[in-house]
Amino acid sequence: MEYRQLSPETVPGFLKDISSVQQIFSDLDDLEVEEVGDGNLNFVYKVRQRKNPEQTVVIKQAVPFLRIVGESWPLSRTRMNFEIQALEHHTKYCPQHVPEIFYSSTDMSLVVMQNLNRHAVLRGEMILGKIFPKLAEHISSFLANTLFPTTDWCLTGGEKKAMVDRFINPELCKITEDFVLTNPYEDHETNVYHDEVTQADKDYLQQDSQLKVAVAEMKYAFMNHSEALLHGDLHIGSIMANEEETYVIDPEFAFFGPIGFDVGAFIGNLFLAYYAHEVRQKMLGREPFEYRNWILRTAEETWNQFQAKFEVNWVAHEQDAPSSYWNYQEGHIGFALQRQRFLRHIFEDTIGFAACKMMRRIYGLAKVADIAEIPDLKARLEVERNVMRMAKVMVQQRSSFRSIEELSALAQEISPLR
Ligand code: SR1
Ligand code: MG
Repeated sequence: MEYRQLSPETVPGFLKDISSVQQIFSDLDDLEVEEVGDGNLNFVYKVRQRKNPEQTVVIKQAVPFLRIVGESWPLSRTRMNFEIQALEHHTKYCPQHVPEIFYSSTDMSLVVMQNLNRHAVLRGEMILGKIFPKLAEHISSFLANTLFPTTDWCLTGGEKKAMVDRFINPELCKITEDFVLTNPYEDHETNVYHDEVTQADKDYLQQDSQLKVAVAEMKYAFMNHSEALLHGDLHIGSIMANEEETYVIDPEFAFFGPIGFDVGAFIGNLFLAYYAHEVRQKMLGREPFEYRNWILRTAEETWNQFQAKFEVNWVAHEQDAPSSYWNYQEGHIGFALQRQRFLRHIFEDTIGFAACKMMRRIYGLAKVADIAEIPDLKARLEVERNVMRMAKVMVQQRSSFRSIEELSALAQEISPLR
């Protein structure tokens, strides 16, 4: 099949010929299509049968450019091949948190999947101040269950290297290398500053040698530490949820990288929301304490549960296929020490990458609505300065935090819960 970019007008005709889709809709001549239009990279169409709107799917199609910039920024459609492969992996290891895939095509660079119409994008919901009681439980499971099976603790060397090869994703890694781990820390042409940002604000990030060395270390880790198959872009816009269920979407950035990058992406986005809600809760006419307290507890529970679940998976794997390496009298002590040290390493990376994911959202090209849509620029600037203060300490002192609770204590020191 030859690639063509779909439009709301051409979607129904395209779907008509797909047998797995024919089973979803009782009348393929009565479809209503809406382009959702909120992605940085791709086009997303919601398709419903007019007379029977519960018969519905979503189509996500990659176009040969970066949507947030436009056709002047070419980006190959192969990103969809990585998304399809990653969705298969996520479905295998954690189906309860992955949308059902009805059809995929690398020729057309698209997937047809479950329309999560009883769920909404987490970032939008959190901006509205909604609480998701099961979020930490669900995301910690997704992380532990998708990451552990692709580590060298689980796969043989040969299996792992073959998988690494299938997920060499240089174009999307380059986006992260540039937009998350380089450009915001220099006065780069792709950065975007609002009118209240002063030269001193920029220098705070862009002319601090200790900070720049620390960020460069994180970038080196991102580029070299092929620990596990990552989602690669696990911010709260890549999650759809309601109070009961949580789905992880959009894994086009998938590649083998450092585990802390995925964990840190999620936790860093929670801290961004924490700072935004010092202002946002007041905009909503509420006292900030309750919601911000929930955000911090969610960050803590996510790390603590992730750590425990990752370890459970590791122990279960060892019990299923015991290695002769630990087969000596004190072997269980050595094995426990190894788990402890590896998880300590992931914790430090989590803090460092969370910090980078926070800083990139302030001056970098791609903002987060939580902060960027605060209408009062002076209030927004105060939020941004708090984010920078915290992120700087995190990345520079990532090896000195003993627990996730120390991290949320730092968040509160910079901006008390109130
Ligand atoms: C400049 S590309 C913008 C961002 O959108 C994606 O969600 C990734 O986070 C990427 O960095
Ligand atoms: Mg995305």
